[in-house]
Amino acid sequence: MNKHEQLLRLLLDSEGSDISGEDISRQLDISRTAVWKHVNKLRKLGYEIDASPRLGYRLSRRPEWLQQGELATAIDTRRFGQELRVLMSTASTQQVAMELAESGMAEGLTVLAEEQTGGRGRFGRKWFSPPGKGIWMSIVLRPQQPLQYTSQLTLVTGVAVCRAIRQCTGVQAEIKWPNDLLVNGRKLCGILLESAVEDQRLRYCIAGIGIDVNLEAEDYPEELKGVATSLRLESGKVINRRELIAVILSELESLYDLYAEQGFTPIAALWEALSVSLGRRIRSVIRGETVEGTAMGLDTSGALLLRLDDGQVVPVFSGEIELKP
Ligand code: BT5
Repeated sequence: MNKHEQLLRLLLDSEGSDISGEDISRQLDISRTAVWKHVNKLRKLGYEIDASPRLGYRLSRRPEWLQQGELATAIDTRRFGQELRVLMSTASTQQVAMELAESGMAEGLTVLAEEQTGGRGRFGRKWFSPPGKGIWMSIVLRPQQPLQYTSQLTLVTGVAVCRAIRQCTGVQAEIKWPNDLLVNGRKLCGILLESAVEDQRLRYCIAGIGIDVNLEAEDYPEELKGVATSLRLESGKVINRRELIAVILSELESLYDLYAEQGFTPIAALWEALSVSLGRRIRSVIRGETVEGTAMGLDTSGALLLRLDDGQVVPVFSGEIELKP
């Protein structure tokens, strides 16, 4: 056992009561500063440890790791999540799902990780994915639709996750086009759709979903403080990740089937009802040129329609939008 495992053992043995820094330092034969360092390491792993200069340390909450068996029994779908991989730590669940899709795994295969060491966003950006407190998951899709409609799947996924969050936690998340879920202007969830294409045909897509579930304010790195939030912070409650995952998979499966049967129109209506972008002033960049206007709705491909100040309506197909106050 290394030192932080030994420290965890001590804290677990006296769970719920205090153990002084001096006792720990003596039993582990390390300095008080080293005790502090190991306490912080355990905190990063999701253990909640209260520290008081007078009483010492106390383990107040252990992370609840996702158990593959328990999760499987909670999932009530026909395809999505029926094949499941729950990993402790991986670079990116997108990568693992992609390799499994390449090896021929069927639609619906779902990969989850407690921690991602190289979680990714769009355009090479990073996705912060600390252990035990989030939902970092990727789902293999094998859609039959023409290639030009792929981006609609980002919106299908966003609607499914937004509805599941509202239903399960009561947090009134809203969708910012195309792929962010926000609460009070702060980002709670990001969606990343990656596709494998061959001869102008979609071979498969991986729908990546990252949700900040039980993160607390101090868990965020400096650059995300003030711009990101979690379900725990917004609801004031610790959220059961297992239940939420099960509801997301079932919402996604039904909306994906609806989309396959009836096309994008019903999805666009659901999306518009959950959107924070509509009717708002928006700034975006189209072909290198900054434009500003009012968001009007979605076109049939899923692009966001902007009415510019001269009355012209233009579609924004990809990239970023900025909501103006
Ligand atoms: C996204 O990208 O929002 C898509 C994120 C997808 C993450 C999932 S997790 C499971 C799967 N495996 C992966 O490796 N990825 C997917 P984008 O729109 O590019 O936003 C990235 C930006 O969001 C960053 O530049 C930060 O500003 C911010 N950000 C990073 N981590 C965050 C977090 N945990 N919570 C809120 N905002 C975050």
